[in-house]
Amino acid sequence: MVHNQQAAALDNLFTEQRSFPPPPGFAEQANVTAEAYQRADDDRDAFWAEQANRLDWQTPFSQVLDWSDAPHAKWFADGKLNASVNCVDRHVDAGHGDQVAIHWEGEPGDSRTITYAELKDEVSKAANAFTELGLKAGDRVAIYLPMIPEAIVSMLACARLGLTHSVVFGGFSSEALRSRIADAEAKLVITADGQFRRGKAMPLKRAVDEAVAGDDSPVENVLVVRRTGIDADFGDKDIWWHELVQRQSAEHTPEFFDAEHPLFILYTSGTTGKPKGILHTTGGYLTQVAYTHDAVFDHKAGQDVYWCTADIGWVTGHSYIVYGPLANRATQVVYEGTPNSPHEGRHWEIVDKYKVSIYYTAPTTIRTFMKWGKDIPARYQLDSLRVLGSVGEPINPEAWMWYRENIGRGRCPIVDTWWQTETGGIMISPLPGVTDTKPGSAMRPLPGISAAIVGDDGQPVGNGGGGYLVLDKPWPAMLRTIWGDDERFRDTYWSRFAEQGYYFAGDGAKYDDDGAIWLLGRVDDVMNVSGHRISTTEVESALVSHPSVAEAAVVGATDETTGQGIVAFVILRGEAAAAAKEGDDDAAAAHITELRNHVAKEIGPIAKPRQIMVVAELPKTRSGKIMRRLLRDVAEQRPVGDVTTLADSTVMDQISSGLTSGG
Ligand code: 6R9
Repeated sequence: MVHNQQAAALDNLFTEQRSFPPPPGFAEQANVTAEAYQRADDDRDAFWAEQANRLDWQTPFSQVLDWSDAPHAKWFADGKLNASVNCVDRHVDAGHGDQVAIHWEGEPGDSRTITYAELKDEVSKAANAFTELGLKAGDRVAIYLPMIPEAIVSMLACARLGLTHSVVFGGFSSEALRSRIADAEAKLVITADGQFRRGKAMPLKRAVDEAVAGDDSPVENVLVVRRTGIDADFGDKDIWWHELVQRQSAEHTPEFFDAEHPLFILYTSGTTGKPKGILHTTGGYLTQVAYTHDAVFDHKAGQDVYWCTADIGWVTGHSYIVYGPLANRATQVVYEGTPNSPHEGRHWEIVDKYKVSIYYTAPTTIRTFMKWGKDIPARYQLDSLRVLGSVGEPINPEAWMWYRENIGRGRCPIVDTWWQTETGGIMISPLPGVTDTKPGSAMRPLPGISAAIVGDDGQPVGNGGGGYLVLDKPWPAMLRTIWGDDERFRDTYWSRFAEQGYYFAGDGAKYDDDGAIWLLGRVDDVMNVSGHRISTTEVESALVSHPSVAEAAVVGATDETTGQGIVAFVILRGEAAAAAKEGDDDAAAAHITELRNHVAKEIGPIAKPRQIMVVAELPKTRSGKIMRRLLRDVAEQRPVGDVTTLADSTVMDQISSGLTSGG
């Protein structure tokens, strides 16, 4: 067992001492070396101009950054380019048309291989089709598709025409789709008849029918890809993709757009109910995602096989499946389904099949793999892997070590990448050939990026100190505004530290004694217990360092005496899970006491959870984030709030009905 008590005791954010240098040999061949930090600091504009020149510009830019209208940045403003040409045509023109762009793997086991030349044809046909539908540069298009090649083709065809896409995750409800369509006034929706999920064909177009119903819908057409063969009702607005797109010419002459031309809107949840439409533009965004994909993953065009497991409905899919990798001429795997369809080794089977060398996933997925057991990856070779990435939430040291040992086999650097929908691209991350990584730390801002940790007063804290993460200098892929609500843009991100002019990220963070950055979760998730600031992440990390805990979510619940009390929800594994299933109450109570004491031992008595509840599942969004708001409702014994953005909306019922609580 790796989970002996001693190793587990090390797995706490504040006692973490381990550090792993880049493997021998990796540093020598790395795309980026340590000098880049200094070079970028010495002349930021020159550094970013150099990165922008990774791209093909039809009209070169003369100015790098215009920050005179802060917080509205303009990057490379007088340059003109086409994002789709940069992701596709230029690779074909350079003689790489036969290189595989996408190894697509469908959930039921079907697959497609698409070369850059084929991708160019598909994108051109789709662009001709959208033009036939009357769409013009600046119009908005909603994309509501499963993880099929047409999703990527649609995004690139929009970019090619200067249409602004708004991808809506295929698991969102018709209501969520309707409000996003309305907010962006989308004229076209691209969808599929259905999608495969955990081995089953589920309808998808039906949700679109509901979302576009009524005379007030801005939607003029719905373009439908046939994926599952499931029945779809066709009305006046509806057109089959295979009928419209396939008959188009594969020739399309692109136009070029200003660097600040809107590329996409992506909705993300904020602290209030209404989602924010984060607006990204073309030149700066493409520059940063191409640069970071190259630097952080050490990507080598024509050699690596890259796989990012995100969904394109999430910003990670936009930046690190579509724009970054394709701008860098990656050969990548795109997988349609869930990691356990049809079996729990599916990801590792795919890694071996395509010889994946760079694998990028989320901590929640890693912890799921841990729950399934290390015997599963042990059955596969996994010897093609050379870089592993993590994104989406803080990764607890135990998951980091498990990933390193059981997937990377102790051989692959792990890059823990901190960024947001709003930042557009990776901001804080190790460089795999440079950084000595620490399990659970995103380490430091990338060359060209600047961040700080500040206190309530906006003053920087020193090493060993904690506070709010801010971005103190503009960056190329930064959001330009919230679509249709510039005031909210200013309020949400720029008012908290207006005096200093800092971007407020909404995350808590601390520097360790060496100046490495440890993200502590959203500041709204930082608890205050008797005047002590304790991160939900710290307590979760302590809980999952216990051998019997598979996953944990922690919330601060209002407490009369201490301000907030810590309430934990845990999924058990192994013997403890079996005992809980059998309903052995004495054993369960003893076990909960043990867990509370374990947290006290790991962090201190102040962090001891007031209550620990054993659950079978945790409420998660489709991008894998735990919805603590709902757990707080349970902890504070309120009716549970809006569950429409959960991946599985029945989870809260299961939690409320099946609680084994103690403490
Ligand atoms: C890319 C993405 C952004 C929020 C962010 C933070 C959390 C993301 C993280 C991380 C710690 C990391 N987050 N990556 N926290 N370490 N490596 O996830 O975008 O969905 O907008 O979420 O996710 O809290 O503020 P998005």
